[in-house]
Amino acid sequence: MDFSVLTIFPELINPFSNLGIIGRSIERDLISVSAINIRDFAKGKHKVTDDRPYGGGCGMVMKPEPLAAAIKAAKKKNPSAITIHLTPQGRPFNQKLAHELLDNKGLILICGRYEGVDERITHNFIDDEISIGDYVLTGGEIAALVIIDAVTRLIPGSLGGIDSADKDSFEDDLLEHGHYTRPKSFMGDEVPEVLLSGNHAEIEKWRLETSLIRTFLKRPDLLKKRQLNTQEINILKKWRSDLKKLTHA
Ligand code: 4GY
Repeated sequence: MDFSVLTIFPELINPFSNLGIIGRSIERDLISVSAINIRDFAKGKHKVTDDRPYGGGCGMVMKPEPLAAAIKAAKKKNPSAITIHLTPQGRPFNQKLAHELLDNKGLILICGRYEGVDERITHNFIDDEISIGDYVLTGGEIAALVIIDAVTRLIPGSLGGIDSADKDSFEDDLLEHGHYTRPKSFMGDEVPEVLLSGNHAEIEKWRLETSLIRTFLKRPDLLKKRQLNTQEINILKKWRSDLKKLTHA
């Protein structure tokens, strides 16, 4: 997967993409990340990328010409890539959308600044609009990094060892169970006995059970849209009867 990030602050992109799983995925040639400076495509001595809004009002708008030229250059390098504008007006980003994006050979991620980009860019150059959440950032760069991060770790081989992405929270609308490592006792707080037992069937049962209960307590909205299987229904039934006994005692 080839990511091209179009931004007036390329310095924001490179330090991030050289580290950790993303850095290793670049080394392994699973992805490439290039930050393209929109300013390099601006004309004139001052390389201006913004201008005052027609109709008045405060703030500045990103001029269409430099952005259009930058997008054309990115498209030329990677003709099958799709262009995505990061904006609060876009489709909400989630794990499912991360999987969907994985089907592309390349993503050209357009990062706006100021009040936003000229509407003619959206009309003529943007294939998709994506939002990482209902809040307003000062620019699209962090949103682009969020997408690069979430999509890259879905690429087979990126996580190293046995790929564990399919066990993640949200992959099946369940939150993940808790994790423990040494020491066995920390501040008087013990690792659950079952995890030390070596009984893998029991451990899997405990993990599913605690996942379900966590999801029920922290994110009931996730459970609502999920089909429970018989084992899961039985876990919740048992949990309900245990609670009933407690409250009737
Ligand atoms: N939220 N999700 C977001 C954002 C900042 C338009 C210029 C978001 O993806 N991008 O807040 N982007 C942009 C918004 C004006 C700054």
